[in-house]
Amino acid sequence: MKITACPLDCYDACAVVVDPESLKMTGLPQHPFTRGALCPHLNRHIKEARRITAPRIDGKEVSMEEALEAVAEAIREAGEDFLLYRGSGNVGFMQSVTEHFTAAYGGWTTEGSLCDGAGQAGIEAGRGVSLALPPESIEQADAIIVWGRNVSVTDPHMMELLKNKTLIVIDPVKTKVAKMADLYLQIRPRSDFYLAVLLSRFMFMEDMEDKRFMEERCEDAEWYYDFLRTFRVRVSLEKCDIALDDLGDLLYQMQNKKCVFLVGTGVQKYSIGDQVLHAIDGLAAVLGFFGKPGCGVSFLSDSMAGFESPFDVSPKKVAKPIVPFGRFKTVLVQGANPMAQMPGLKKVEEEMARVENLIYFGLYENETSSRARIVLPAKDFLEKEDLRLSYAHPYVQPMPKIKAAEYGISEYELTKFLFESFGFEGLKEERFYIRSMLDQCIEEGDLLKSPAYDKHPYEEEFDTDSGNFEFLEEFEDDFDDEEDGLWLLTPKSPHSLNSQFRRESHVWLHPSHGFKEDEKVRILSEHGEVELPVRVSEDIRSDSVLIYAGTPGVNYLTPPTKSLMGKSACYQEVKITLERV
Ligand SMILES: Nc1nc2c(c(=O)[nH]1)N[C@H]1C(S)=C(S)[C@@H](COP(=O)(O)OP(=O)(O)OC[C@H]3O[C@@H](n4cnc5c(=O)[nH]c(N)nc54)[C@H](O)[C@@H]3O)O[C@H]1N2
Ligand SMILES: Nc1nc2c(c(=O)[nH]1)N[C@H]1C(S)=C(S)[C@@H](COP(=O)(O)OP(=O)(O)OC[C@H]3O[C@@H](n4cnc5c(=O)[nH]c(N)nc54)[C@H](O)[C@@H]3O)O[C@H]1N2
Ligand code: SF4
Ligand SMILES: [Mo]
Repeated sequence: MKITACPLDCYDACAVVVDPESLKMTGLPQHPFTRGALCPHLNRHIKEARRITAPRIDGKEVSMEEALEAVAEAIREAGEDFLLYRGSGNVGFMQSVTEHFTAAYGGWTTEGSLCDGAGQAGIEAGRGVSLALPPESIEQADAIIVWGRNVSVTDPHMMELLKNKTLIVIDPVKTKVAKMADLYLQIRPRSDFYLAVLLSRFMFMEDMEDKRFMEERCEDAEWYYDFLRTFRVRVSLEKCDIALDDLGDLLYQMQNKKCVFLVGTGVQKYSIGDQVLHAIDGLAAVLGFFGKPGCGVSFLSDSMAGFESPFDVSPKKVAKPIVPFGRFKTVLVQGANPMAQMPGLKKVEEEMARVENLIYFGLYENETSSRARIVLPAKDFLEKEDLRLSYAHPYVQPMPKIKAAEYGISEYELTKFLFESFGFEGLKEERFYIRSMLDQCIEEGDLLKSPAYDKHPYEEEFDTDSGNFEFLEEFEDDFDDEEDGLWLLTPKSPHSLNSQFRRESHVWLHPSHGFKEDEKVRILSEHGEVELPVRVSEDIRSDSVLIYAGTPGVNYLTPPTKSLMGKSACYQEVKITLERV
């Protein structure tokens, strides 16, 4: 039996036992967080997915040698107009080795994120660095507030830690965990900032704030109450579409309890995403909930925190959600499907049409592979050496090669070929990079932990200039949230992993809109439109529609913009209308 880790972009980063003969995969029972179970993605979906088995140029199958020569030629003729666009199809560390080449060559890559960049920026503004809250700390909480995170779907192993605790859920969709909650607030989308501010203000009014923590560990804490008071209670309640009693219930449920906030990407798919996380962190700081067991805010943490990267990761960069593809002659897409997953898809298609050499390097066919001039099949996670980090727990896991590949190339092999083809020096053996990461880890028996691991993160100090927590001082928002139309929610699907595996193909609507099951509806925004058959659900608010992320066409509706901070996508900063087809 061999032990590896699931390569998929998921909070849980499961440890996996693989039988090298049958390739049957099971969860590793001794893993402290994932404790032996895998989800359907690894149990079933990954095995059903049809791999790309041969390289192609202009639609014609070619040998790997021919394809690699064509890739080198396309990069060479692009000069500086070469872009490497990486996604998160596999989140193994060795995926970034191609950036090492891009830096040596003098090309471009991306910065910012399609995912959690806005939230991370907000956390960094307050705490300096975004560290993971260890599961053993979450375990000790009395109450868990699940805030814009669909735990049972996207973070399934966390469900175990919710047991026997007060459970509060804040989500515009009545999710499975919302149905289990002691208190559920079905708030209006994009109103979480106001809820965090209201709650913080009421903590002061109810004398629930931690005066000592505010005085000793926070910068300029005396101003924060004044800042909170600039938001009028009635207006804020209306924004959130909740009653004063709901707020009272929430305070009552939290009173005298150690609380952990499990915050997901749902709250920050907006231009103001950084300020939402900063305000939620501010609430935790008012309560003194940092550096203590059973308390804290858990968001997608910076998994590279504490590590020194062995790669030169300093190529020139463009903002990921708004990449001007048309500026580049050659674009290498790796582990990504930008022609489905990027916001403002119409613009992306227009830009991509101007790219002379689109190279797709991946496992599966998708919207991007079908438009690529050169297609390179990749090796999958069992066929190459790697390691993975996690954005939700501190464990670092080696991912040894378990089986030989019949086709495809690894990210390291592609990089090695390119270094040789261009006559560049400076690429070390693959082992060197993997070792240099593993050697930086903390050993604990058979387990490896991130060097940034801290049982009680921020117990001593924050990573800000002052060493203290820094509160939000200003609120900036230019989106008109009163604008006519319905909110678009695009959470993650239980059946797909972004655009991999079984993708969804419906829009979910509240019955009040009068549509029938399977009736086709046209959904329009100022950025584009898509037609989908309807699913009717009471779990959605009547002012919102739900289309799962990964549904083909959903991103025609989303804006080609980036967040105010963090260069992150703003998928839900849009109002839509419905038309009968
Ligand atoms: N099955 C599955 N698991 C996945 C993925 C997948 O595609 N499929 N993708 C992985 C990736 S890449 C990521 S980044 C994570 C993300 O996983 P999560 O952080 O769970 O993110 P989402 O599912 O996008 O949204 C979470 C919740 O936010 C709610 N929400 C939407 N808008 C708002 C809002 O304005 N306020 C509040 N309070 N809630 C809101 C949604 O209804 C949803 O229930 O999941 C990972 N895990
Ligand atoms: N509307 C809307 N859109 C969204 C989101 C949303 O919430 N709403 N969520 C966004 C988020 S959080 C994320 S993270 C992005 C994800 O979007 P992407 O980063 O584009 O990821 P995937 O859709 O998973 O596509 C990954 C591709 O990677 C390839 N791949 C898998 N493993 C490997 C490998 O080992 N090597 C190589 N070379 N390729 C491999 C597969 O061929 C697969 O098709 O989507 C974003 N898009
Ligand atoms: S829960 Fe996440 S990490 Fe675990 S097997 Fe499923 S996709 Fe992979
Ligand atoms: Mo993501």
